[in-house]
Amino acid sequence: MAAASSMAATYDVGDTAGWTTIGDINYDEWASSKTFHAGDTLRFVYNRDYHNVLQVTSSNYESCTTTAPLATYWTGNDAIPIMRDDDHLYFICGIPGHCEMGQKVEIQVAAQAPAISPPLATPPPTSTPSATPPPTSTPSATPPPPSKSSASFLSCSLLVGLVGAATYLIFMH
Ligand SMILES: [Cu+2]
Repeated sequence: MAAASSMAATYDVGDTAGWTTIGDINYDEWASSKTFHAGDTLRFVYNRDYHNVLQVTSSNYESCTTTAPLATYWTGNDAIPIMRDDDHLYFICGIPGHCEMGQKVEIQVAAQAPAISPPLATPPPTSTPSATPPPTSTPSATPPPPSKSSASFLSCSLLVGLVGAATYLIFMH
């Protein structure tokens, strides 16, 4: 595991022992040996015939109360993403007696590191719709310059004027 420390990590709960009652594993000791950050993933690996994973409240963690889990996992290979910094997550096994035997773990998520910004952030609160209408491809609203037609109009009227003047001159004289 030579991955850069800034990258999101996946932690197998209990390491190679997994999520079990065998071996009297101290999961809090395991957890305290890690530094968890938002973006990391917890993975519970276990035999689903014998165990499951309940995410519970702090008090239900303390009392091993399995009746009101916040979330339940039972695939035997549960990847649970850590969503927030500076958080506490509590997991117990829901099989009767297992939590009391020590199959429980508290995950304390570290406060946000000041320098390293996690690559995957929380989704944007509201994707602000583009209020401003897209700039329409400016249609050729401006008519073609009327220079030609007005010029011919001018010359035409000038011709009429000249004819009129000529007529006037002819008739006056
Ligand atoms: Cu169990």
